[in-house]
Amino acid sequence: MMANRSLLPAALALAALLALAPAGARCAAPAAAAPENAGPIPARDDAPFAIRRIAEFDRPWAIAFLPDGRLVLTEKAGRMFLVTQAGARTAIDGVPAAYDRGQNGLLDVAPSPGFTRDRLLYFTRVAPEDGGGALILARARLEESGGRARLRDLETLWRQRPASRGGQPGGIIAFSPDGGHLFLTVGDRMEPETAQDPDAARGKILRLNPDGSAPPDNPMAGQGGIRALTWSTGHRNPYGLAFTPDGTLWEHEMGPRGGDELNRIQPGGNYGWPEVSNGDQYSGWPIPRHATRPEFDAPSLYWTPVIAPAGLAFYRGTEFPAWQGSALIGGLRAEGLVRVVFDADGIPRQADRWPLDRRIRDVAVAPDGAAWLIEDGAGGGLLRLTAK
Ligand SMILES: [Ca+2]
Repeated sequence: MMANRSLLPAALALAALLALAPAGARCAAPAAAAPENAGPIPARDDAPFAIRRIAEFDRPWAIAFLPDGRLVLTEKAGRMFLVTQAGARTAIDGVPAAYDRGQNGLLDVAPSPGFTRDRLLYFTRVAPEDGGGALILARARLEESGGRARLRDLETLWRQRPASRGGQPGGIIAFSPDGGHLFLTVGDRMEPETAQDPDAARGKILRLNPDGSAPPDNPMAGQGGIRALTWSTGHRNPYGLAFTPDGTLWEHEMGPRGGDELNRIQPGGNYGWPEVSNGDQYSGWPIPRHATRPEFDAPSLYWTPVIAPAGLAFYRGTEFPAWQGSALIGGLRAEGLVRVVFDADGIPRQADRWPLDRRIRDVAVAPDGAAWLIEDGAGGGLLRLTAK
């Protein structure tokens, strides 16, 4: 049983590799089909959903559904809530302090795959340290009694070294569909060169066992330090990470001036930042494009001009049958919701961009198939989208 359990993720990863790269495509010349630039595709005001504003929060950052249909919601300043679908909230006590500055603060939250049994919440924050903050992955048991809720048995599973004052922490959590591994995005903290340094806890996607230990089948297993946890390299500002039901891992990240990316994540992949980008520096200084350096994994889809993607959820449910298997992506800059579809070969294409006139910070799909969004900023709404 143990052997089967540890081999399954590796088998899934291998299957994903084989599915993506028939006939050695990864080693051949640049991919035949250039990725779509979805940036110029205009928003269309024909949304198939009605929006209900359920509640308001102070700079909400992330939402996640519990098996019972309630949400866990984080606010960047450091508060966490249980929220019913009617909008009734219960503050969760015992949340450790966050370094609330710029893009740093209390970040993502994800219930354990075995939540019904173990009541564990996994969450990320940038914690105050050395005059700045360090990204920390933690878990704790959610205890509820007498209408109150609190975190117990807090465990730090991973701590970024060193701390820094800069932004772009990443911090997005995704569990593999079998629940056997936890994936975590780590942004470049505005230190771009660190994304290519294999010993820097910056610009990476990490893969951990749920107890925070290093899986023995990671690409650089046995090399110690951050290498032993690294699944992929060369990421900039990743605020979206999610698995399709069949086990393909997708990530999106914000480019600089142009070049937001949707990436299919491969074990050991290097996604090129800051050596290549489909955008340029904010100063206008050009960055070589992905197509010039085929040794780096190119995005499957990109956006120039940018949408500033935040939040990623794969749709499964009955409320929007036409969305089955689509990726839903919030847009901070785009101030809307983006839907991406995948063809038979898994190649993504932007199908819809609907304007909402709100900076969208996160996306989640409820057990009943309604789509839920949070708005960025003070007084940010919790929105429920149902079919018109
Ligand atoms: Ca890239």
